Amino acid sequence: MKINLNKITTKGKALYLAYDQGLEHGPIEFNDKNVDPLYILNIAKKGKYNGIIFQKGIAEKYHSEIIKSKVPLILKLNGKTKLFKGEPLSAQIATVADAIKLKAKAVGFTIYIGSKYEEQMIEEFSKIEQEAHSKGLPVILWVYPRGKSVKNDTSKENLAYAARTALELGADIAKIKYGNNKDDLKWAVKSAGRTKVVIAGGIKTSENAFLKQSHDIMSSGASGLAIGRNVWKSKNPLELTKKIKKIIWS
Ligand code: FBP
Repeated sequence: MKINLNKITTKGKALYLAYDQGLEHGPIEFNDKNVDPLYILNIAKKGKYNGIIFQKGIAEKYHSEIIKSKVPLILKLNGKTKLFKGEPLSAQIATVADAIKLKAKAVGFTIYIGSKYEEQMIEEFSKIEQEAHSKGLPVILWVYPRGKSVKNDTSKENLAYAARTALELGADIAKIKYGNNKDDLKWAVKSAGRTKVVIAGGIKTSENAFLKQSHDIMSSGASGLAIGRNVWKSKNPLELTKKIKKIIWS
C-alpha cells in the first residue's frame, strides 16, 4: 500500500528531532536546559523540523504544547533502558490507537536484528505496520543490528541488511546508523528500494565533523536525518539546524 508521507517530509526529504534518549540512555545525556522536553519542542518548532520523536509519556504529558507547536509528532511505540546488558529487546509500550489518540503523524518502532528476541520484535512490528497502514499512518522503523550474533553493527553487509529488513517488513522509512563509509551507505540505500532511509546522529561530535558527516550521508542517497544529541547538546541548536537543512535540501 502506498502511504502518503507529505505530513512528515518536505520534497521527499526529512529532518527529524529524536528525543527518546531519556529512556534509551538515561538523563546522563541531559543538562539543565535539554532535560526539559519543552526546550526540545521549541527547537523543533523554531527549526521547522519534519517531526519530533517522543515516547508515549512525554507525548501525553506535554500534549497541549505539542499540538500548539504544530510540529508533527512521531510516536515511538517501543523502547528499553541501557542498564540491562543481555540480548536486546525493545518492549512495546504504546499502540497505534495511542498514536491516533495523541494525533501523531507517524509511528516509530525499533527492531534489533540479530538479537535473540528479533522474532518477537518482528512479530510486534508486523501487527503495528498493518494497523498503522490501515489508518494511513506512516511507519518509521529503527533497524539496528545488535546482540551476541552481531560482530560489526555498521559493516557494509549489516547496514544493507538493516535497510533491506525495513523494506521487506513494509516500513515507509528506515532509520539506520552511518558507518562512516559513503559507498556502504549507497549500497544500503539501494537495498532499501522504495523505503526511504534516514540516518541517526550518534554521540555528540564537533559541529564541523557532524556537518561533514551529514553532507556525506546526503550524497549517498539518504532521504534525511533523524538526530538528537548533536542538535540539542549543541550550544546553538537553531544555527546548527539551519546548516543541516541547507545540506539536506541543497
Ligand atoms: P542520536 O542522534 O542522539 O544518536 O539519536 C538517534 C537514536 O536513534 C535515538 O532515537 C535513540 O534514542 C538512540 O539513537 C539509540 O541509540 P543507541 O541504541 O545506539 O544507544
